[in-house]
This record gives sequence, structure tokens and C-alpha cells, in this order.
Amino acid sequence: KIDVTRPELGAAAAAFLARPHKLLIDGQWAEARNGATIDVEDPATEEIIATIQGGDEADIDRAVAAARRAFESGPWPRTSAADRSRLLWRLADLLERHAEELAELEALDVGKPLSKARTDDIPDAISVFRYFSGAPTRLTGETIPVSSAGDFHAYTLREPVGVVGQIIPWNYPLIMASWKVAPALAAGCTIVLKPAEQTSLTALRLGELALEAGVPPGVFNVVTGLGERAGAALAAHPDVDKIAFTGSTAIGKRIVQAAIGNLKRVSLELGGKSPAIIFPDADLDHAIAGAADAIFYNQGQTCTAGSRLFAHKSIYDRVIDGVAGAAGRLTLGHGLDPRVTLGPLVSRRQHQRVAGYLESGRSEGAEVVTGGRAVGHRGYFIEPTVLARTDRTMTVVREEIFGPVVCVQSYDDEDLDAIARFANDTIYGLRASVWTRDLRVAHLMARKMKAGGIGINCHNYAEPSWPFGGFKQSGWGRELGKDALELYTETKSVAARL
Ligand code: TXE
Repeated sequence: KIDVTRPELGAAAAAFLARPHKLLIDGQWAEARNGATIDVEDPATEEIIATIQGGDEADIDRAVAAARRAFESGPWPRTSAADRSRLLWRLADLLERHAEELAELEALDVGKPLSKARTDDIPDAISVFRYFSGAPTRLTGETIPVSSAGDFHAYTLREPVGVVGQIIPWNYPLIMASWKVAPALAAGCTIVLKPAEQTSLTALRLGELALEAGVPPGVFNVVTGLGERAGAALAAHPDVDKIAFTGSTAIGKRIVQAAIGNLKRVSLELGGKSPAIIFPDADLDHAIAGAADAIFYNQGQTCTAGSRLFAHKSIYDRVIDGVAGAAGRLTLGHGLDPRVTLGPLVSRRQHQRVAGYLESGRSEGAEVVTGGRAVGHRGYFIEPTVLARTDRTMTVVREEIFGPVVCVQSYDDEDLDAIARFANDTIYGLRASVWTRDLRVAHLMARKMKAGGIGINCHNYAEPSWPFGGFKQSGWGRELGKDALELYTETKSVAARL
């Protein structure tokens, strides 16, 4: 039985919820032109907690026009690097001042445990703004050696790419906003952000705080609305210079098609089916706890989630018992309840999708070691689930489930190439982790795995300075770190005859 009574919100979060939620366009709060609204649900209780605007093509048009004006004739791209830096730092300070309010809103909106929103989501987003506040003053071109050095002086400039559209998902709303907004602002771009329709609250609060920090009108616009309306319009818009997207691989492909019209720049951070590989020599207590956290963290709704677990035959039973034991120790309930360590999934749709995968795993012959069911009389809860005896032919092994469901496979090979081939057998390539005490094995496997991020004795690692992105169908480009600035700048080459 799951306790889904919603604990009281703090005064600041309650006050935010009670305010009207509008679109941020050109520094003003506006209603959607078509009058449409979207109800925002508490995924633990299915109650409506707020109503946001259902922006569409017309609102995207207005926001893009504002961003264009701000880019061409506003102060932002011409603001000194030092001032851009100061503003980003100030925004980070404001987020920090409102950290508890943001954590409560995030926990309520996504369903995630408040303890994690407090220690991870909000501080991580703040540190991304702090990291990129250092970027404007370090964003430099190069002097280029040329063959006729006496006659020519050649150099490059790094210029902002222009008006940027950013579409983000619902699993880490404020973190995803920070990964996209902070580097774009640092580079001098202007932005139209389209948050996920399920979880737009903290993006709207970020909009308020950006105005308070002094971001000029039109530089940061937030248009809430459905993906197929507002999102599609943004991706296709002829006056958007770049689109950055995080979400499903299926929609990522549609973004690419929509971007073709004006060949806007595209960066994509898409799905994953990431392997965690435990070697027999690993510190098993540590590896088992790590593998469990790799899948159950954020209810499994993490693009890097360790959803395929590989354990050597000699330790397979112990790994299964250990991960199932960790699943059994999780407490399901309302994210705002301090005892809760596993919240509901974000939406009815996601709940149905994951329940469908559980059904498919069972019918394809996977052994349900623990969990395996939707639970609770209301709310979108799924038991943390361990599926054993899975193999590469099963849908649950091939497709991203995006729920607290891990598929365990055993291997008996000693050959690292064979193990890597086994674990690389996926269309995705976002993350891979290897768990071993043997440095040679760890670093050789790091080279052999086809993934954009490798964890050695860790899995869902992220850090503002550490580039993040995927191989294969997990995406294009790298966010965070210096690489993120590549996404938001054009290199201009200048040659001068002397
Ligand atoms: O994602 P969508 P959904 C995966 C995960 C999950 C599945 C479905 O497997 O089960 O995707 O989730 C906007 N044009 N990931 O359906 O639809 C949408 O409004 C432009 C992995 O919620 O991809 C939202 O803002 N935009 C992922 C964003 O795209 C469109 C995180 C993501 O929604 C659009 C989320 C369109 N036609 C889901 N349609 C990760 N990489 O972490 C939707 N959107």
C-alpha cells in the first residue's frame, strides 16, 4: 500500500503555484494567442496543481521575432564578456536564494523525491550557471599561421550563432534548462525555450529570475505548449538559427527533418539503453549498490540509466540478489514525503508505456525476480523491477523503457572484445559503466565501449565541465564543458592582406 497524501508545500512554492502562469515573450508575461491552456498534474495523486499556457505556432512566431530583435539590435550580443559573466553569476545567486522553493516545485511536478531535488537537481542546475559564467571571458578565437605570413594576418572570431530554439524533456526540468540556457547566454545568443508540457513550472520560475537578474527583454523567452504544436513550430521556424533538443530518439529524428527547411544547426541528446558491466573482481557491494542506483535513480527516467546490467556468470546470482534487495529497500510514495526514495513516473502516458514493457518482458520469457507491476490505487507508481534471464532478442532489452526496470544478462567470456561486443549491441551509445578493480580492464573497456560517456566504478555521473552526449542514435554534439560552446557559436575566419 502506498501513501499518496500530499505533504504541505512551503509558502514560496505555494505562492508560485497560486500565481497565473503565462508565456515569457520579450520580457513580458503574455497569454497564448489561441487561449489554450494545459493542466499540470501531480503524478502521485493525479490532482491538478496548476494550469499553464498551451502556446502554439503564433506564440512561437512572436517569441522568435522578439529573440531576433534582441539579437540584431538589442544589447545582449554586444554586452561585454565581463558583464555577461556577471549576469550569469547573479542568476545563479538568485536560483540559490530560491533553492528550496525550486526543489519543492520540481519534486511535486516530476514526482521525484524531494531529498534528491534538494541535493541534486537544484544545486546541479546552479553549478551549471556558475560554470558557464566563466565562459564569456574565455571564449576566444585563434591567430592562424599562414603560408605567406609576411603578406597576410589570419585569425578567427567566435560569434554567437544567433536565435536559438531549445526543447527540453520532463525528467530533470531545471537541470535540462540549465544545460541549454547557460551556454547559449554565455555565447551571446538569444533563446526561445520550450519546456516539456508535463513539467514547465521551474522553467517559468527561471524566466522570472532571469528578468530579476537583468537579462534584457527578448533574450530569454519561454513558450510552454505541446510538443507537436509549440515544439514542432520552433524546430521548423525559418528564423531560428539553431535548435537544441533533448528527448526521445523518435522525436529527435523529426527535429532533424523540421530543421532541413533553413538548415538550422541541430544538436540532439536522445535516448539510451546503457550497459553497466560488472567484472568478477569488482568490489561487489559497491558495484551492486551502484548498479541499483544506476537504474532506480529518478524512477529510471534518466537518459543514461543503467538499464542493461551485465554480470559475469560467477557473480550473476549474487548481483541479482543484491539489486533485487536494493529494490526492496526503496520506499514508494509522494515525492514530497521525506521518507520516500522512489516516486511515481511522470505521467499516465509514461506509466502505461512502462507497464506495457513489463507485460512484454513477461510474455517474451523474462524472469521477474522482483517487482513487475503497477501499484497503488492512484498515481503513476511502478514497482522497482529486476528482470533476469533476458537476452538480446527481447523488446525490453532492445528498447528504452524509461522506468525502474533493469534487464540482467550474464556473460562467461574472459575476452574483453567479446564482452564489449555483447554490451555494444544496441542502437544507442550514451553511457556505459564498467565495475572492476583492474585498471587495465577498466581503461581498455573505456576504449572499446561505443558510448559518449564512460563510468569506471560509477554510472550516472555528470559535471558541468564534463562533456555529455551520445554516439550512434543517442544524439549529435556534446553539451556541458567547453564543447557546449561549440554548439552556440560560429567560427568566423578573417584574413587581412597587410
Ligand atoms: O518524449 P518526447 P516523451 C524518451 C523515453 C521516454 C520517451 C517518450 O524513452 O519513454 O522518450 O517520452 C517535445 N516537435 N525520453 O514522449 O516526445 C516535448 O514537448 C518538437 C528520453 O515525453 O521526445 C518535450 O518538450 N518537439 C529523453 C520534448 O520534445 C516535440 C527524455 C521531449 O518529448 C515534438 C525524455 C515535436 N513533434 C524522453 N513532440 C532523454 N534523452 O533523456 C514532442 N516534443
